[in-house]
Amino acid sequence: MAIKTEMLNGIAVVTIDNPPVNALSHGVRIALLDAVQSLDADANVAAIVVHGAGKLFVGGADITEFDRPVEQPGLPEVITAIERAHKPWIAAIHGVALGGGLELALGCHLRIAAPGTTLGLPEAGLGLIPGAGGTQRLPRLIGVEASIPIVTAQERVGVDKALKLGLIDRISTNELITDAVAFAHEAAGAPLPVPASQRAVIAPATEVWHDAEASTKRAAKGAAAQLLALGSLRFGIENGIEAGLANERAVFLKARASRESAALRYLFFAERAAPRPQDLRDIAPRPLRKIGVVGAGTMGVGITAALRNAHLPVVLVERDDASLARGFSNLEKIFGGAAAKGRLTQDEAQERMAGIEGGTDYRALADCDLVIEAVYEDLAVKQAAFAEIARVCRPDAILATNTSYTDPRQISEGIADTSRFVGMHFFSPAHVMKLLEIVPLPETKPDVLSTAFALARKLEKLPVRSGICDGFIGNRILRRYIAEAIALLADGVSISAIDAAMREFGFAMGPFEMQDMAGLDISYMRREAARANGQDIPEMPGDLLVRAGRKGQKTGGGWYDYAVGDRTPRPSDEALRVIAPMLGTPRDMNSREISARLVSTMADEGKSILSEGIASGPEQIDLVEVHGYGFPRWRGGPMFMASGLGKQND
Ligand code: 3H9
Repeated sequence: MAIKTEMLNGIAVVTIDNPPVNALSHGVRIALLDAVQSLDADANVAAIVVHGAGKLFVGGADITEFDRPVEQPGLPEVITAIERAHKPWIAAIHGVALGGGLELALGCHLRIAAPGTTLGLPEAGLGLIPGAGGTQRLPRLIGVEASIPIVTAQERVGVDKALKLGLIDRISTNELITDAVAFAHEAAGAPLPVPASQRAVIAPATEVWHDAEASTKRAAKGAAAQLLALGSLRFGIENGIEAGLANERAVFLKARASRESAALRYLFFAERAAPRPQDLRDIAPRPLRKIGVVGAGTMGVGITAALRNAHLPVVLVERDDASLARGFSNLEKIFGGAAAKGRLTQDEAQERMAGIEGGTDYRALADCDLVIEAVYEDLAVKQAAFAEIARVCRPDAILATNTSYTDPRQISEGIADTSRFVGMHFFSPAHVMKLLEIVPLPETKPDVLSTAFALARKLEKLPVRSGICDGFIGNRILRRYIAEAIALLADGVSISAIDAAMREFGFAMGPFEMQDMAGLDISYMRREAARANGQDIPEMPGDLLVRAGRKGQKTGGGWYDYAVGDRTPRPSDEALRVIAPMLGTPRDMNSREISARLVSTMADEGKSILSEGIASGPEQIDLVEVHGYGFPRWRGGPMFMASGLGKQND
């Protein structure tokens, strides 16, 4: 049974019990509608409390139903029936009330919440708008201006603010159900409160709408749902509740069938599946009591910070005191900065630092359960580090390399037992970026791999398994993407047209701006090293720029020029002169054509990655692109786009 009803002292307590998140699935809707009718007719019932079983109230509509036609009754009918009941319905909320869950609570006559509860309308994050009265009842309950960030930016509201806004009527001080039943008794003896939909609302000045539209448009970066949600809110204020509800439903149904929503739902499920791969579910991870990090450069420091944020004790090893001191000072900056921004208290920041033991002697790693190597990206340097690590560590300690492209089989060559070896490719800054490519060797033991995934979950990272190839999943696609951007230059398209097209597509920056930010010298040195090894790598424009001293932002110029202390790219005559031999006859190409060509190249490389078994599914590639390389989330990723999934209704 999706819901059960018990009598407590003349009050009916309706429990929604639909694990894992009490989603308002078809069965729950049928049962709730039945309950409204039968409880209204039952003379022994004075009022009704509705709450959720387990750790939360209701996580929303059932997202798994959105690929199918709507099954009746729809949620709007259920909520309207509750609102029109002759007896008071009290929502007793704990954990979260999200999306349809909050809409259900808004349809009740009163709301009481447990401390620690959060309420929100995250539909836009799924390419949807609230479709069961959220954009209509919310502003009538708490006002238009407070509602705007909730429906557009998906603001989550805690209980104190919710009480202040009038979103809830009470915060429970004892056991939630006991308090809710007491509240229900009070309500049963009083006139029925005016339902949210029937309350008066003050329309804001036109500028409020204009400002909200402008800021929502900026924040949405090309996605549609946030603006649709705002439009629905406005429509209801300007046209009244009945028209507002009808319009909201129509917009919701259209959004539900859109490619944007299909893309965001696809990512929603992929993100939840990724940290727990099917084949590792039954393989217990090893305990991780202490973790070693070798190398206190940018990556080592970021990894240490990520480990400390998850409260794991860290031993940080560097080759000399000066490098170690620099690493510690950068860690202080990270935690001090977080404290200055109010993300950590001073005590927490100190506690983060106190959990790091620094040293220049590898023997400090002797009792670590896992050691992550993050030294300079050079095979010989990494091999030398592992010779030391393997010498001092316990034979059962897991050894991980944070290489971003060097073959982990080569890195591990000198180690006797490589079944305990695994690649863990963090993205910079490692304490911020969620993506983590996990790269096992063919012989890596399943429990070692399972431990790498467990660590990713503990760090709240998004782990994606990659097979071994140059650049793994992400950097391999990046290389193709940049090569194609350079091929467009040879076809006569301008640097700034290419960058502008990719920004318009939804990336924060285009391929040339990105290279200038990252620095052109690293890939130049890699190419040079490969050439020195006899590989036949053709000359690239990036080689010419680096040789002309144009390494990117850090040297004041790369593909673009930069003024001192200013990261704004300015078209550069000098860059054009340097790379002139590689530019085609200038021609115009429209931005859609440019982005289509670059994105289909990414998908093309993705298909090779799949066919070689480097990634286990297209969604793994899309997660890498969205979380590691700034691919616009609402487009789903290059593989999703290439599949044509969700395209039929656009
Ligand atoms: C909506 O409400 C539309 C309405 O306005 C209009 C309707 C007419 N449905 O995240 P977790 C699954 S749109 C189905 O790891 P947590 C999830 O896939 C909805 N399944 O748990 C996972 O499955 P598995 C608006 C759902 O404790 C499992 O539950 N609501 C749903 O870390 C556990 O998920 C939202 O956007 C769902 N609604 O966090 C909220 N939600 O075990 C979306 C989750 O097989 N949900 N699952 O991998 C969340 O934000 C989090 O899940 C929540 C719990 C905070 C609730």
